[in-house]
Amino acid sequence: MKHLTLLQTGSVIAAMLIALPAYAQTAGKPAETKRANAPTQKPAFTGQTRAPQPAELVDIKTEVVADDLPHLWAMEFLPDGRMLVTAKQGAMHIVSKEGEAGPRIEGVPKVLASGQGGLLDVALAPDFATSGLIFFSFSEEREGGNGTSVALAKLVPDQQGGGKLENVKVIFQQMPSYDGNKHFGSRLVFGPNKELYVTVGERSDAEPRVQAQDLNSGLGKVFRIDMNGKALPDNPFVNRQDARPEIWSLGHRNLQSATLDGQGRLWTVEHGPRGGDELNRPQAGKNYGWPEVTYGIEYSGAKVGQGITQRAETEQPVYYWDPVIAPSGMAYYDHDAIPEWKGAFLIGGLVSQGIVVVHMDGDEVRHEERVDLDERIRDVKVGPDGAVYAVTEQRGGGDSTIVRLTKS
Ligand SMILES: [Ca+2]
Repeated sequence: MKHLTLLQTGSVIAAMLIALPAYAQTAGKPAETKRANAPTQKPAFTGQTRAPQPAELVDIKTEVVADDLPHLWAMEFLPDGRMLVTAKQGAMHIVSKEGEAGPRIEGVPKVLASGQGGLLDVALAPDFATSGLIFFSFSEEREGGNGTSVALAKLVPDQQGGGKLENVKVIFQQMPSYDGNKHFGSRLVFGPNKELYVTVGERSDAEPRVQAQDLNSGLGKVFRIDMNGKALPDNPFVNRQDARPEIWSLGHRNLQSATLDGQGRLWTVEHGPRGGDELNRPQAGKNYGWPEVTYGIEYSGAKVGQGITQRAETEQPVYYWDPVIAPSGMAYYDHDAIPEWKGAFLIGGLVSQGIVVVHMDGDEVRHEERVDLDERIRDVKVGPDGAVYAVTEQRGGGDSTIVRLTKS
């Protein structure tokens, strides 16, 4: 990381300046101290934003465990402790426990690597140990534009640390296609009964984004499908003629963070506009508001729509951030290695440049803690050792690293 490099070159003063956290790490006070973009907006309930930090902040040690990696988007631990990673330009690699990336895995389909698009998330099938099946999401070039798609393949590793994908099959396409390069999402999360949640975006521009409210459109939704890409029979809109049956929840902006909690329930964090990132627990058939009801403002400074933050038929976020953290990657911490974090959500921050630790009390946020990593964080996972692993990225697409966080 930057400050480690500077320390090695002996520039101690510069290192101290850069190592200063971007926020005030004072126990009991909110981590965020900057002015909100929408200061007149008020939370719907106490504790919905700027929750205080815990009384005792965990002293975290970091080390780079893999570097010189291509621009990564996602990582997943394999059962043998190696890491399967996706690179945004359209490659997959297996990273050894020693941090060495193997050769490119053969057979990865062509992806549209443009703007925010590329090879995105990867998830192991629940029966991966015996089937070798993986699922991955990517931006797919199509007639009339592009969109997020999900593919299934068998990963066949070789003896040289690489391998190949066999029987690659696209099982799901977010429709309609749209000719743009923003807000593709996405994350893939398996529920406890092999149901696959797929999160996407609403393609950002004024014309497509309103479709987040349209049940006939796949933009701005969370989907719930089976391993063949089909809607599950108990999905909320399966019996409606005017709705896509794969939809689980609607009214989302751009979802790049998702995980299950300890009860097997889906939680997500979505990118808001300027201010308005939000933590939700998406439930069947519910409407999360975008773009009609939201915190934050347009990048231009204008109101979003009517500037409404509450409406009876839309769900309030469990928690929101203004200014934004720019969330990407999320994990639920359920290990004893860092006991203070047990039961917390760990969220990667691209703009906040670190890990946002959200401590829960039931389904409400009690504390928000931040770990400054001085790098844009694209993905977060908990390792088999209970350490936290963060994937860094550079704006514009330079090399990525994987950083391990442990308790000092
Ligand atoms: Ca919302």
